[in-house]
This record gives sequence, C-alpha cells and structure tokens, in this order.
Amino acid sequence: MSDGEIKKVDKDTGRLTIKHGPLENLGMPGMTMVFGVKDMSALDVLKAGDKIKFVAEKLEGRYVVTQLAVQE
Ligand SMILES: [Cu+2]
Repeated sequence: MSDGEIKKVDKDTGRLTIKHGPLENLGMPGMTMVFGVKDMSALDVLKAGDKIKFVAEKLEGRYVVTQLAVQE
C-alpha cells in the first residue's frame, strides 16, 4: 500500500483528492491528484487531513482507490 493524506472529499462526484507518495504499481511519483473510489461508503468516514494507506489502480482509464485504511 502507499501513503497518502486526504485533501478533499467530494461526495457529490464520488472523488477524493489525495496528496500521495510514490505509487509503485502505477509508476507514479508523489503528487496531489484526484481519484475515484471503488467503495463509495468510504467517502462517509473520510475527512480532509486523514492520513491513509491505500492502493490505487487504473480502471477503464481512470485512477480509482481500490483499498484504503485510515492511519490512527
Ligand atoms: Cu498521482
């Protein structure tokens, strides 16, 4: 899993803005960007500032968070 910090939760569009470290499975360096989410219920428990561990995959041309855990 990769490290990230939630910057914005958009329940209307089902998207998360995440400041992330390197995503090795996607060959992506650290940056801040918008992701879709596989499990929309995650949007109800996340808030800006949360530190997370997550996995993102490229599905049908868009980046989607497929696994996510909030760090205590
Ligand atoms: Cu990125």
